[in-house]
Amino acid sequence: MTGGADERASAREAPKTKTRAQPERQPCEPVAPMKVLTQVAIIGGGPSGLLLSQLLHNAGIDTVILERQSRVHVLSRIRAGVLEQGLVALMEEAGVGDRVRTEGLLHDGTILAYDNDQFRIDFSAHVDQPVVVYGQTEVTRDLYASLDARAGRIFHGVEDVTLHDLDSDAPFVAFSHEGQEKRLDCEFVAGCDGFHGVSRKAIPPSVRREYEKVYPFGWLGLLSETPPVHEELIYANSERGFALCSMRSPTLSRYYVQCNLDETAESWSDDAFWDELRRRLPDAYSECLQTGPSVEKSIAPLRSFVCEPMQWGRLFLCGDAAHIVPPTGAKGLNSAASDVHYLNQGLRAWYSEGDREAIARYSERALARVWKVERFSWWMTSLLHRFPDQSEFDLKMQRAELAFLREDSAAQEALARNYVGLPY
Ligand code: FAS
Ligand code: PHB
Repeated sequence: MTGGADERASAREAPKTKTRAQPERQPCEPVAPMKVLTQVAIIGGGPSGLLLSQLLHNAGIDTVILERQSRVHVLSRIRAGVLEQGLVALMEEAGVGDRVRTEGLLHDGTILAYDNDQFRIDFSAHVDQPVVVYGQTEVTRDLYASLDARAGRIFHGVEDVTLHDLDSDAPFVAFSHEGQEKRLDCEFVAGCDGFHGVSRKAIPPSVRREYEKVYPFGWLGLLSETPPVHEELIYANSERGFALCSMRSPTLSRYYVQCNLDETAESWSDDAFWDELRRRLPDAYSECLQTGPSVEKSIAPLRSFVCEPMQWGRLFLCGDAAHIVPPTGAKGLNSAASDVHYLNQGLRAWYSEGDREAIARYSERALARVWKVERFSWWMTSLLHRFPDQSEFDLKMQRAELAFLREDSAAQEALARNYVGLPY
């Protein structure tokens, strides 16, 4: 039991909640699951689920979040680091924008490095908005704080989540929580349970179409309490593979090196990581790299993935439950945000004006932006990584693309417009 909201959720009479009295139990009679009622059931308490819950709450729409992990586990994840203005605006709309506005780092450009040299993409020269460097962990922390402040209903540690009657106007979610079978009756289900969740698979295989590209490498990430090597991010294409220099604050750095899929984080000592990172950066940076002990080290596989459609009956998929991008373009969290924006709009139109059109077009609207983000993330990954089967010609194409980017303003504008975030 994680205490707090869970206890309140199961015991407190929340708005629109009807916890029906349980009949006297006969010795052999099975116990009926405890019933909870809401308007929107949200599967998954990551950034998608938490942000959607907050936005709907602000519109007077009741939600219950079902999260498989504990709050501590959710907050221990180190993931995205770059926010588009669209996500920051959504956080402000949700009422959780104070900290990101004061603590987030505004970045007007980024560095691309190759052949022991580098050039800068100046976002402000092409588009009128910066990106904000602010860790996904902090976004999640801000959303949890707002959830607590409104005594929002979230169940942590749920198991055996199954979705039912999605093709009716009275769907429900069955799950177990602290050894008790529960049933969550609702009007809509938001599948915000990530790539390995259960929601996507609730769309019948005859309806679902999946598109996937798995990359033959991963990213080994390291978090260190050291000052960043540069004030902006550095994306490096080196003959030894890709490297990325990022950060969370002026005293907390986040670094990545491309690695083989058969490697483990444990097999990399800190010194081995720092040596490899130095080898992949131009001398101008490797000579001033400040190293220190790793606070966290992990390997993430890379894939491009899209599920179509992103809705079926009363089920709507958001974020990683519906699509995955390689993190090269910093789009995973940001494309989850645009899904949440469209679904929030659709559900508000439904509840406030009885408008069925917006929610009916959710998947079409979300996918139109998702595929553009998939393309950019695939392009950045193809441009900056070394592929095991790359020919000499392929390497020449990468260099020509980098040289063209370096010289051509229109090419730089295209990268800038995609990186800072396409319009919703
Ligand atoms: P999430 O996966 O964050 O959240 C889903 C939630 O659902 C989780 O809390 C999970 O516990 C819960 N859940 C799963 N199954 C459930 C079930 N059956 N019942 C109840 N709950 C269930 N993006 C970037 O932009 N930059 C990065 O550097 C980056 N690095 C990443 C590294 C890793 C290892 C991973 C996995 C992703 C990374 N991403 C990155 C992408 C990441 O930031 C996601 O895009 C973002 O977390 C999406 O948020 P959600 O859609 O909420 O999914
Ligand atoms: C990060 O800081 O974790 C980060 C930044 C940019 C990316 C990917 C990850 O493209």
